[in-house]
Amino acid sequence: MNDQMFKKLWGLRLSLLVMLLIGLSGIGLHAKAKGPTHQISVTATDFKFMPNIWTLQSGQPVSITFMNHGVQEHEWVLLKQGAEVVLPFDDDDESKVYWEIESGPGATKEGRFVVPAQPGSYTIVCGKPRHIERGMKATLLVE
Ligand SMILES: [Cu+2]
Repeated sequence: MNDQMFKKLWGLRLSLLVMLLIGLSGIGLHAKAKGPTHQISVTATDFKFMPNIWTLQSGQPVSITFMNHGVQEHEWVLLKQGAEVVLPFDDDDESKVYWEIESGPGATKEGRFVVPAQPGSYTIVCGKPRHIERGMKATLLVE
């Protein structure tokens, strides 16, 4: 094997390793889906979520129906575990978001996510300006 071939092969190995590491970190960020899809429905009004607490199994795939019965736009934003809301909630808080869905006045949206892998209590908020302050906060308990 000449020098150039050796370098090419070595480069290929490195890029494979990098791809593997990127793949592994992706698994760490989002739980691996397990079990059948669970269906939940949420109704947002001006300014609360109904219901405002859910209990789901870790790693469970979820299909969510998000209905907005208000006259304003609303969001259902699931924060990462341990993420604290610092008011006002704005673009600086984007890195705290695990998953989100939003819906306009009178509209219904469907979405899918996988419940975080780590059991515990997670905060849900509406990220629209001043909506948390008016009561748009909820809880997801992961078992
Ligand atoms: Cu809202």
